Amino acid sequence: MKFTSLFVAFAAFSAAAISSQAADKKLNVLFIAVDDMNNDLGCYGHPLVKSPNIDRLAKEGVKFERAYCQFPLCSPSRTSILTGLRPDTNRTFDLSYHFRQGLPNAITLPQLFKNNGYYTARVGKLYHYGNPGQIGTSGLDDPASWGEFYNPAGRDKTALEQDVIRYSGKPGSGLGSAMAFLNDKEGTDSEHTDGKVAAQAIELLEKHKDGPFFLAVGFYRPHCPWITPKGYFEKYSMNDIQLPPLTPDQQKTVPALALASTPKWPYLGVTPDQARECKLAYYAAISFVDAQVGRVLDALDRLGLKDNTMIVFWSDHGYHLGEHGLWFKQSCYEESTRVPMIISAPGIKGAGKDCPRTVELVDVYPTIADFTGLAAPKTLEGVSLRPLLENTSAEWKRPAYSQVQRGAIPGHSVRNERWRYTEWGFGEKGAELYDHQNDPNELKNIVADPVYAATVSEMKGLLKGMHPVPVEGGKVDHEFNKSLGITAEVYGAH
Ligand SMILES: [Ca+2]
Repeated sequence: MKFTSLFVAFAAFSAAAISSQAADKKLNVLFIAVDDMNNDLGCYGHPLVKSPNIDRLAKEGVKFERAYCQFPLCSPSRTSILTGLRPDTNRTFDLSYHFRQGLPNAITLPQLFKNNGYYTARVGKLYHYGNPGQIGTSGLDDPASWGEFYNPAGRDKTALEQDVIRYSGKPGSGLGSAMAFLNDKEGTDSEHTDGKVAAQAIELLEKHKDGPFFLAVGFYRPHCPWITPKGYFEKYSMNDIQLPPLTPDQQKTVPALALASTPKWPYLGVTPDQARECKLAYYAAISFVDAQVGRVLDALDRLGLKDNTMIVFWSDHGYHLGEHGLWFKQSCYEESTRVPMIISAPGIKGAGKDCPRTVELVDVYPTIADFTGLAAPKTLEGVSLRPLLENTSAEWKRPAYSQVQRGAIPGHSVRNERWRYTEWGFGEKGAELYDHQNDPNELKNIVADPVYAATVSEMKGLLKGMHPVPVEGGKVDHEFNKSLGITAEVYGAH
């Protein structure tokens, strides 16, 4: 055999060996959660917000343009994605009920990996945590989900929480840290909680690089209070920050419950200029979290793990910054129910593309199980997004469902690529229909216009697919929570 052919044969053998080695290696999962982050990101087309690291991830994975949470509030949304079950099934409608009370044998997404021999860990906020009150504790965690957990706390919590500028956090206002922010010009990234979350995640990646691992990294910002280390407020100018116009006439055309998520309307009772400052602070907090996400992604690259790791980036819900006069979450509108969601996995054909199909956070569990080859529980209520990760414009008939509670009255909302339809109290307390083709800001409720009667009927049919039946949220049993090692009586105001 000549040297060249020997070399070719050797090269072929090496390639086969490497490929077989890669095939033998189980796929790792890096699961990155952010709290209260809406779609105001560079990669989602926002003209001001600087998010270069999340934008970079979007170029390597599939960016879902129409991804929706199941319930725009921390604990219900997080319980839904982590159990793979809708709120009506897991009965988590508030911030204190623990889903194990009603579903003691549920196998959560991380637990599936733990049960299958993966190193499984949580760093920071994955299940509900009162934020910022419970930073440094385990919050309303599910201990059965993790092999290990870490609860970092930085100077935003330990030194500065009492110093934040509070527009509405006066004693008795009931709004706590809702409109509070601070540009911590003395603090560095690594001293703040989310900097510590990133550092801990990087340490675990280094330690467990031989895998397989399911590493859940939960950042606390941009949830209020918007305390960020030096350099992030400076990325924005108040001259650029505007509020969407208030449209008082529009309020008359929607059910009162549609706007009840902002009890002091508009903007939780602050002035428009104060609301603009809060908006700038929120954007600063997004840029801060983005930088921490970047540190974790850099570590994954540096350790050579990218070719064998699936990355899922998601927020628990969106966030209003003045649209309809609303602030916060807990509405059925687009800004509250829509979430940024990016999924990357080795070899997917959709890498770098945008997917316009309506998908749900509840789809994440079956998707990750599908890619890692683990047998998921048959009871999951979402479906694998693999067809869309391979072909982002594949046919897709599933709409996205979201729900909220107004006391005992539910709001149920269904979204397909063109329309959003919402019913309050099963329609008895009003309904809404918006045409996203002509009204992307959901300013014109056309539910009563006879021209759209057929569309209303069609959307009612889709909503039935959610099986919206009267289901009470689970009754909180604090003794049960204590039995899980959860000792805090107060689980957070929002
Ligand atoms: Ca949240």
